[in-house]
Amino acid sequence: MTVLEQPDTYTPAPPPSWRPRTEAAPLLPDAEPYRVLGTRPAEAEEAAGRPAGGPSSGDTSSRGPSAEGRQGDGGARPDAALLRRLYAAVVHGRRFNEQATALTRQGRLAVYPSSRGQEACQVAAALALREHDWLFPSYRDTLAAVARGLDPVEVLSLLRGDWHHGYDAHRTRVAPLCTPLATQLPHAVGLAHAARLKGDDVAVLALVGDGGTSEGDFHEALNFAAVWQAPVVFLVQNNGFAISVPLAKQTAAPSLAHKAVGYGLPGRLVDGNDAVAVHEVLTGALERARTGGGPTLVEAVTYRLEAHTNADDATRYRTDGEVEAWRAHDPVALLERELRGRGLLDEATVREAEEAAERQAADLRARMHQEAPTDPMELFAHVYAEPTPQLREQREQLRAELEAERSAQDAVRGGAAGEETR
Ligand SMILES: Cc1ncc(C[n+]2csc(CCOP(=O)(O)OP(=O)(O)O)c2C)c(N)n1
Ligand SMILES: [Mg+2]
Repeated sequence: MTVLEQPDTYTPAPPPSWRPRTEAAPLLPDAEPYRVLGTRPAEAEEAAGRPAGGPSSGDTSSRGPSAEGRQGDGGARPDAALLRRLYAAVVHGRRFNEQATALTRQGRLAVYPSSRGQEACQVAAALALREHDWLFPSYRDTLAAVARGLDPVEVLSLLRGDWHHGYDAHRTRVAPLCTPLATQLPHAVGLAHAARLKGDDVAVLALVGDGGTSEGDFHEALNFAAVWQAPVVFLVQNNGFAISVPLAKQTAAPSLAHKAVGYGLPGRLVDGNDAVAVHEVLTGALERARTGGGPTLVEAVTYRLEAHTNADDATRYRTDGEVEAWRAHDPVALLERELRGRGLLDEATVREAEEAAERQAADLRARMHQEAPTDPMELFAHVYAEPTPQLREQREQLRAELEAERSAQDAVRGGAAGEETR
């Protein structure tokens, strides 16, 4: 007899009192990412000489209504001054990414994960925060930290190979750039929950990648945040890849925003290359968090235009065609087109933004070419309260090597001085 033929097969049924506690529909993300840029009627787009749509959606009809939909709800539409700030910041961000990548080739940075293509997310995240709010970035979010006003050299400390992450997290309200995936999320929730208990007027924005959503820490953070209604917003930058792993191999969920529903918090989907839309959605979600409305999960659909880092070769796992399609939906060009279309940007303003970005890049280059004041002996500091015998042995070995090197250099210098006096 097979199992199927058993007469008294157990059929699971919900207990009589069970009922869903939360209505799922309001938590569900819209089918299409929320967009603002390029969502004016097609005739207006054509009159302005613009191609319509991004790589994921050639259908512009679905984008218009979405702009009026609920996804930007609560977030104020940026005014002209904010639009210009967003523009100047993405132009600077693009140049910053290029400069940081160049510094890896010059041996001044150990590694750099470029956020080229993700400038809209990075900049909108920084500009959506109020002074007292906190940002919890990952290793790819250097630009968000810089756009928040941190010193770029300090932000790049870790990527330079320093043991210290470079800036004062308490003063700047930016947590260290986090390399272990998603481990920043429980920290972000903890800080948000503590702030709420203390009655502090603080909202927290935690950034994570699409790959990071597969981590246990992502689950724990969202569950805790939802149960305790912590004032935190999770922004997933879905850039298509976790190193070489494409999203399709990362998850079978309809979208990453859908994951929110299982925890009982709203999931929102936004075009991550649309700086205005990201800013609007994040501003609304942060305000909701600040005023006791609880956490939100926002998925920004974007694309990593460069390789994972300068040490990766992306041509091994994706096609040029795919990259080109996304280049046509470039966040910097998209914002520039929109602002020009609205008459908010003229040649002089564009030149001004580019010149400011160039000056900032030159300053970064000059400061990063100065030797970092590092002492190799610091390798052994702050590892254990009581160094292990192996570490002590290695420390003595390094000390002896450094001393030998110094003596050799002194001898060369002494010899050269002797030559000169002869
Ligand atoms: C806990 C942990 N596991 C593995 C890694 C190695 N790792 C570094 S980056 C990365 C991919 C992350 O992809 P995603 O979260 O999409 O972020 P992205 O790099 O695309 O910004 C992996 C697996 C890590 N840093 N931490
Ligand atoms: Mg990714």
